[in-house]
Amino acid sequence: MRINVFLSCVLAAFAVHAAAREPVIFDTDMMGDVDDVGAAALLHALADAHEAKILATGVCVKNPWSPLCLDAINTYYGRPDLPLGVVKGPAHDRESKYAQKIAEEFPHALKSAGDAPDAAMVYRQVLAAQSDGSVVMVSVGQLTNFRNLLKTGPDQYSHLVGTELVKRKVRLWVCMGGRFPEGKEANLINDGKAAAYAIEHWPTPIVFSGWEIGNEIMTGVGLAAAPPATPIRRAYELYNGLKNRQSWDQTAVLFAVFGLEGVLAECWGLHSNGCLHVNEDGSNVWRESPDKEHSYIVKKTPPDKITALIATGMLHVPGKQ
Ligand SMILES: [Ca+2]
Repeated sequence: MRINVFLSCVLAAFAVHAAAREPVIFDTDMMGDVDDVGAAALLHALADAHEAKILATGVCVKNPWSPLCLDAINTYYGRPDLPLGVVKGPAHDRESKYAQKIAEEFPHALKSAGDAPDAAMVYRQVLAAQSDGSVVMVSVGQLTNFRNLLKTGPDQYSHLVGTELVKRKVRLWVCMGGRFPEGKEANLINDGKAAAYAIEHWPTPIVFSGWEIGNEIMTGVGLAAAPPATPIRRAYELYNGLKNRQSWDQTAVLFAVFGLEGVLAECWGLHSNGCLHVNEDGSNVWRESPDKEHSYIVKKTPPDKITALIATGMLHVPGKQ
């Protein structure tokens, strides 16, 4: 009955949370690091706890096993038909310690990455069907798909160009990316041009969870308590032998669903004056002017309660409500 454990943990952490389920689009580079798997698990757990509604998922990297791995995770959580898109055209690529094994060991319908539609088009189709100003988009990888989405033209789903469709339908983009107030971070560095374009042209508020936020939130070792046959536990086994790993990507999921409610307000605040500038090499710097609708998360207290919440969510087993 792990859902009850997680649900009680969520209720304790967010006693005041009364909002409707947050509609979320989740874009990931599920490949080089394993926190993407933890973030996907947390998002599915929050969907099962009726806090989030997952509208679509997408992969922003070229590793052919990554979308199959994501499909296997979506399927494991009982959402085999969730829209799943893959980046088309040039994008980041590298090896993965777990994606192929997860794809081979756990059932899923997607046969190859080439069979998956363009993530930018999947996002267009899904966004067009949503209420205006409602969707929260979460990126935990490079910003290639988000750049591509902004550059789309009118089609059968909407007469609006990408930037206008996003402006109409999206409430917030939560981006795991950057270092604050300045530095270099992989999600922006590994496709610097896409990052610079997407952040410069995005027409809604953006909240950044920088490298320094998730870097001190260690999770993964708790998965030793999970049943062996879960793709989450297996991915961490393959990645680092079930040791702890930083939880960069999970922080973006948490903020997307809860903002600064409940326990998150105890631990985090927002720096909102100014804007993020990204150079074409992906390095980033926060500028105090001009003042755009950009914010980044700042730490207020040690994140022990957030760590516990993420660790519990990653243990969630589907179908045990
Ligand atoms: Ca990632």
